[in-house]
Amino acid sequence: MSSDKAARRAKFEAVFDDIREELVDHCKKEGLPTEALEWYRKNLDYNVPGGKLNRGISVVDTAEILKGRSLTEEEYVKAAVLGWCVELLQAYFLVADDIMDASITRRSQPCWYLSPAPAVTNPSATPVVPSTVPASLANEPVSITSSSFKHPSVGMVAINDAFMLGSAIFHLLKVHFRSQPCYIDLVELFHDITYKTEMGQLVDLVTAPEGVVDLARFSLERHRLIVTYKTAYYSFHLPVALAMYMCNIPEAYTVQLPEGTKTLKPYDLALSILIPLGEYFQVQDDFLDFSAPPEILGKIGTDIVDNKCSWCVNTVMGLCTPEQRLILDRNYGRKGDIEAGAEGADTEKKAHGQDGEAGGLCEKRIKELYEAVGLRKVYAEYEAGVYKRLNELIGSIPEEGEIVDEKGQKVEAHRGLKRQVFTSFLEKIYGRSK
Ligand code: DMA
Ligand code: MG
Ligand code: MG
Ligand code: MG
Repeated sequence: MSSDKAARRAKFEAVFDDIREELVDHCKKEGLPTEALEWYRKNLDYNVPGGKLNRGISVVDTAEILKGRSLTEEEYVKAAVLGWCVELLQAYFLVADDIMDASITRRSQPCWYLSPAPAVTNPSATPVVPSTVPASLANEPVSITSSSFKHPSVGMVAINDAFMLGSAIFHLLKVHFRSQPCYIDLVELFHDITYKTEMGQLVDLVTAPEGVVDLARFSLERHRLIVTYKTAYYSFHLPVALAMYMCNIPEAYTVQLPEGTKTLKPYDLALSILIPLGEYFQVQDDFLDFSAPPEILGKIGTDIVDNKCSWCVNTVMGLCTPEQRLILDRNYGRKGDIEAGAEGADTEKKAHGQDGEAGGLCEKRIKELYEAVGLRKVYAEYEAGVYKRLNELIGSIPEEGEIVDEKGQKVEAHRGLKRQVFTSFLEKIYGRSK
């Protein structure tokens, strides 16, 4: 990481300390007992700040690019609060996503629902309530979760913890933006994008029902719908649109282009680039789920075992021979080793292996098939092609210097969308390995 990038990250991270205290303090003022306050603080610390922070920092970066100068201290804090709201939304989705996907690790630590519950009482007291980890997860890799089982786990309290991460966003917006003209736009944007993401998660989950493997329901078209809704809106459109609202970019304005007068809709224009950018990001996520070493990725992939409509399986379906298709049909979305007897407890035990590996023999066969059809090479070609296409798309945005208003004046820097908003985002994710 360059020292500039590290410094920007450190500055952004420093704002989280204030936000966390502000949120916990609010609960304190509501009269919550100490154990609830400690639990909430742990929830925030465990789930919000530990990721790559690309989404959150992009709000700050975009605001700076749109303004064309460094932000004042007050503007910086405002942009950073919005950035942390995006990270809170991400944490809210991930805590729930890991329960639904039966994932084991996230950001190189146990998923929140599997992690040891924060000590809220005398630690030496014998817990009256046993672990709330569901029985179906009791066979997860010992190396990662054994510590969780010695203590009660967070378990299904994680569901309410996710809700609280989501609701914290609206509390922060109220405290920091209520008096600003953009307040209602920010609130509506968070509501709309949250709803869209939930729609995406719904399609993701119903396309991958547990125990019903039917690859015929998969297609790259279905994949595009899923990833647009579950990932692109909240990861790409949201940070940029937040910064645009904060900078008071209007919904539409008329400009004089060399070819004549034109009404520009900057939010729509931004969306038309950020959705394909988000699609590319989720294709990376799908590919890394199969290909990246968990120690680097920070999470153990579950897509194959979970029967997910991933870019990988869709791509391989288009490349494989009828014989290979049979292997795919027989082994995809299955726990354990189908040839050694498909169903039953033994198979369940093998679901995530006994040795810290994510999957059993079925998953191993699928991965071998992916290698055999040359998926890594196909992905590299996809990535090179999509990078070129996205750069062309970005290049087609009229730059501020090319835009003059009705009176022939150059459009104010902050009114125009700058290409750098998108290139900065693209450079953050291009070629990523985690
Ligand atoms: C991510 O989908 C989408 C949301 C809304 C969290 P995913 O399950 O592929 O994410 P991950 O690979 O991080 O579990
Ligand atoms: Mg997941
Ligand atoms: Mg998921
Ligand atoms: Mg994934």
